[in-house]
Amino acid sequence: MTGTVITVAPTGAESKKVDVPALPVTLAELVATAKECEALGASIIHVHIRDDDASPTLDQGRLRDTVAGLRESTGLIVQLSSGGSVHDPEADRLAVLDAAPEMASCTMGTVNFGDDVFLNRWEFIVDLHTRMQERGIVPEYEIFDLGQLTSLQRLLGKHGLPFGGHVHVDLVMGVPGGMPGTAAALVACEQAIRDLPEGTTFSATGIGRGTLPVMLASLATGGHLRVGMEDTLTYAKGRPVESNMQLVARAVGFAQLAQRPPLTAAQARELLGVPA
Ligand code: KMH
Ligand code: ZN
Repeated sequence: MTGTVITVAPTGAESKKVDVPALPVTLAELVATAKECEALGASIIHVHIRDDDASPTLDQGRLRDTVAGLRESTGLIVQLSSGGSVHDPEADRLAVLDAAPEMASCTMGTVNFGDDVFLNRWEFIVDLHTRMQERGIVPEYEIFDLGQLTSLQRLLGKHGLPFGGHVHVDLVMGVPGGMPGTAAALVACEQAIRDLPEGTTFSATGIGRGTLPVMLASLATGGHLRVGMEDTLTYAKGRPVESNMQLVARAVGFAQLAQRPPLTAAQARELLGVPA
């Protein structure tokens, strides 16, 4: 398949609604964003949810309502974040899988995260991977640094392929403490991905100023794209992002220019082994 899977990550756990009013934090805002992004060409939504105060939460009832709401209103592949915020305990992060998403993220190692630490112990990673295998949830392996691709190779060697048999990774580049958001770093990752099972696909996102170089390098090397206000709050110098749709529309334009137009959600499901 020569097209591009475009994932929208509309909310994240780091930005505050008071600082970024366009951030979708209620279920209604999230569903409206999801519908518009799907119409533009997104095929996956990477979801972090908020509570009534717009603070990050992994509340089980809200997670279930979110999966149901997005499934009812869109055809997007719903991918819940098991990363949560840097403050979430492991038990709550594992319990995200109880909300039965079609996909969930699985970060492949511990990384400094600005002034914080995003902790991902090996035993925790194995637990997430194994539970997703058992429950028929397709993982997206989040890679914040090059060595985490080697950890993924080790995970798959010791504990087997994910549910569906297809391996998909997402390069999250430019986090302060992780790999830089540069074309050179992306190419290094793309080379390392060749050591993973044949057919492994990757998407990439560059945080902040890494947004454009990472997007262009990913398209140039056969990768897919993740965009959204989880990662990018500045559209261009001096221009704050107005909406997630603005970022998806730009990604769609670049993908079309690269002659790798956006894949529909149905096509993305086929590519990634996510049941319809
Ligand atoms: N919020 C970050 C600490 C994921 O969604 O799996 C973790 C994160 C990764 O965003
Ligand atoms: Zn996330």
